[in-house]
Amino acid sequence: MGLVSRERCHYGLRVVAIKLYSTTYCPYAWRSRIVLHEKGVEFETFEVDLRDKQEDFLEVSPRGLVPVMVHDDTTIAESMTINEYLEEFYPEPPLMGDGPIERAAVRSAIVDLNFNRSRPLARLASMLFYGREKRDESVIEQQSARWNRYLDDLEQHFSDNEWLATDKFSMADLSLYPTELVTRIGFQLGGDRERPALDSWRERVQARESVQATAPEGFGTAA
Ligand SMILES: N[C@@H](CCC(=O)N[C@@H](CS)C(=O)NCC(=O)O)C(=O)O
Repeated sequence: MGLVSRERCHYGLRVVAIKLYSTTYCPYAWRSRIVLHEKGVEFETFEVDLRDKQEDFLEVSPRGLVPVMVHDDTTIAESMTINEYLEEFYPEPPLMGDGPIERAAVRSAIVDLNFNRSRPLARLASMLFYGREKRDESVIEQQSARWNRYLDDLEQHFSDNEWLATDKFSMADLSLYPTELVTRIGFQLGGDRERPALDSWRERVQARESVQATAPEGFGTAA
């Protein structure tokens, strides 16, 4: 993957570098990789080891969270901010919908996912992945049930709608997809119930070149 992107500025074309500090299996970092691919922007990836964070990474991300993007002289944290920044910098193809009403719907779906629906996953990751909390089966059961309720809501939504927030693929879909997939494959959560409408949506998202090009091995790649 190349390192530069060419942008129009007052003096014609200038060359800027984009570097994404990313962890392959982090769903938030995956979202930003998809956006960069959708926009056709070249970028360099720095693979962060979350269990043994590199000094170079901690210099740009003092809180130690991925993703972080360095665009020329600008450092941006938080996937939603990175992705909206990319949308403003590279408007084509539009991923936030058309007009204020659609943009509000896209943002609402992402905020709901990030702040309401993903809470159970943060708790489960803390227990099952990082070992920061002692394993507690009743908490695992309770948080799994919460996540399954969200999947049931999604099943209902996708029974009547092709996409999550608008009538087109948007930032909302590319935000949900990595989280749902990493949870299903990584945490083995949510795959034990039949949800055909959700499956069809997943296939639609998976068919996108940007998604296939950025998928961690074994996570929905075409190969
Ligand atoms: N709100 C952040 C969440 C990012 C996040 O939780 N990243 C996790 C990996 S998926 C992380 O960097 N964890 C490192 C740690 O907790 O030490 C975003 O949307 O970018």
